Amino acid sequence: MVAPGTCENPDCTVATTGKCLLSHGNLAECPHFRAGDSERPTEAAEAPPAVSVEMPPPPKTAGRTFHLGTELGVEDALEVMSARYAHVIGVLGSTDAGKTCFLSSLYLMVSGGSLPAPYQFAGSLTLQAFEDRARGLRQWKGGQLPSQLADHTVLTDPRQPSLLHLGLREVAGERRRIDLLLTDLPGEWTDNLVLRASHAPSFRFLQRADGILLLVDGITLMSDAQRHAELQRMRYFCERLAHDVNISRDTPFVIVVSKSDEIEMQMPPAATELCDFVAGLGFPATKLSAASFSRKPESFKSGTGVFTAIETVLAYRAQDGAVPPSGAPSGERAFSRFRG
Ligand SMILES: Nc1nc2c(ncn2[C@@H]2O[C@H](COP(=O)(O)OP(=O)(O)OP(=O)(O)O)[C@@H](O)[C@H]2O)c(=O)[nH]1
Ligand SMILES: [Mg+2]
Repeated sequence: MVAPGTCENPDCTVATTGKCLLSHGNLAECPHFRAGDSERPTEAAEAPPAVSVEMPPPPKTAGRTFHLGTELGVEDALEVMSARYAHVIGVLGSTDAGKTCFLSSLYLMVSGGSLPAPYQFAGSLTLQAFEDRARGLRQWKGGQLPSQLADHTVLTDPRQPSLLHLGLREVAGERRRIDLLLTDLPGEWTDNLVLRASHAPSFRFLQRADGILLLVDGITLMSDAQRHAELQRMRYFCERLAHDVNISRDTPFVIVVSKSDEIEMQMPPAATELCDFVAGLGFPATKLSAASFSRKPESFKSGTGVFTAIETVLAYRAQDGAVPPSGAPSGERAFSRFRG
């Protein structure tokens, strides 16, 4: 018979044999006997109550952050800006205006060593993102350019802008290092802001912009059927940027007439009207003709006007005194106006 209990005495086998070591016939009379399993203090019960120990969070690494090479989000961009001054340039315009082609052309020019003196390529944190955009263009082998040069831009997070990074170095003169953070937004962002002021918060990061490149399709601006509507849309858009997004009035605007290879590099009167309108809103405004990828390379070189647009912003910022000469982060301007 097995006793319905256990003994505190480790030498007693009552639990298995039913026989008390002290020969108590009635087990209840033995002071060491505990009826039932639960009566005997078990090891677990004797152990101090388990204390849930909260592990300290892993220490924040003081080391370097390695970027994946794809587009930078706002937080990544802030990190770049905390290291040194970066020029934030908003590349804006309607769907199909040529924004992505402009950026691809800039990248191919920069990475291919065809920048005008004294600039040289000094790396990119978003190489993969540029390569993804330029893939189709690299595969193109002379002859006629394909009708579609880039895919329609789709953001990883449709509510967050993403930025592309390019590092430049001046190899003469002031020998500055220049970091560019450029947006590649889908045209829908422009459409949405034209339709509703409630979309203004998405553009708030541009309050920290060093310049806006507003791309307008030269073919559309020369078309009798389309130019009035596009001009009106761009006026609304710039009004929203001024009054709803509240872009600082010291931010230079460059009206970039894209696809100018198709309009013989003429400056459409509608582009001049738009430029005057933007100046009337209080922004420093200028205009230029660009051909990111020329369909008439014998007459107009691919890349015409692309780097000039960037240089226009850089030159404005340098004379404006907004950029610290050392290229060091500029505190207030670098951060507070970016997060929105
Ligand atoms: N001839 C000529 N066509 C161009 C040029 N740049 C762009 N295009 C044409 O315009 C199309 C649209 O260009 P994208 O750069 O994709 O336009 P986007 O503004 O980025 O458009 P979304 O991403 O849809 O907002 C291209 O597929 C080309 O066919 C240029 O410099 N010259
Ligand atoms: Mg695009």
